[in-house]
Amino acid sequence: MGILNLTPDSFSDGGRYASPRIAIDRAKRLVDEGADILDIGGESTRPGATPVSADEELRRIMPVLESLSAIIAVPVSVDTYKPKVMRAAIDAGASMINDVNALEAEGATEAVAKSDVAVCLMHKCGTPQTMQIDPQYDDVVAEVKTYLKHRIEVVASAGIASERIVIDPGFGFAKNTAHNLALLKHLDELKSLGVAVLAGLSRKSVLGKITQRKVHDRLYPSLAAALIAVAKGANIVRVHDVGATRDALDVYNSVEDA
Ligand code: HH2
Repeated sequence: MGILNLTPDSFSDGGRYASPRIAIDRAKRLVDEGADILDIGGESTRPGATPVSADEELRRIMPVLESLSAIIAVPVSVDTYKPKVMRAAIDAGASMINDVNALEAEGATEAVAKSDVAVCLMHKCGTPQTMQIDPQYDDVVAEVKTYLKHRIEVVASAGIASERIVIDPGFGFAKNTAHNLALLKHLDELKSLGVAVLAGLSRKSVLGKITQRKVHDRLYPSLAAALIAVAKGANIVRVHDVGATRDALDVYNSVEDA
């Protein structure tokens, strides 16, 4: 899954793809480099980010989404937690809703259930403003798993079949370094929930903490994290550096298939 942030303030690529033309060129490049899914987002969810209105989010994503649906062969996912944005995105041809709020907003489950699109349910606690203030868990792996199991049950009972559901432990969302590492080490424990697993570690601060690298110098740690995630059962890795990740996964998959 290649990331395309249409935001002025995302932590690693904020402001780079602000014009629709530049964003569409970037999307084509991500597909050429081997992305199987594009994930476009109009609001940063990094720690400390300021929320934007649904209308502002729509203003950022809709011109790009409408163009991409016509010219891009791969499915387009929209990273949003707002039902109004979900409905418009689905009408404009999105194939997946990627919700860092796991469809908890009022009306979000219904917006997705009425359609046939896929959904990613991610774990986090609190809001981007508060989530990194001393996050606490007794057993982070068990607690994240219990939360995701519950969310799967809730959305399944609203009519969203398990083949449409993807889960994500939410690396960097209300987690310290030890929490992130435990979740990656035990990512395979989420497989028993019976749905696809997504991991998003690309350029995240946990990799900076381990390597002391700044955000734009985290390609190698991001590749290592993507490979570990796939080895632990991730079906989708959400990444900024698609070409390099594709190469790394080609080697991994060739060994698996040998
Ligand atoms: N991480 C970010 C945003 N959306 N969605 C899922 N499912 N999983 C993630 O780990 C995830 C996500 C944060 O990364 P990014 O989009 O690069 O930054 P920002 O939120 O600043 O736009």
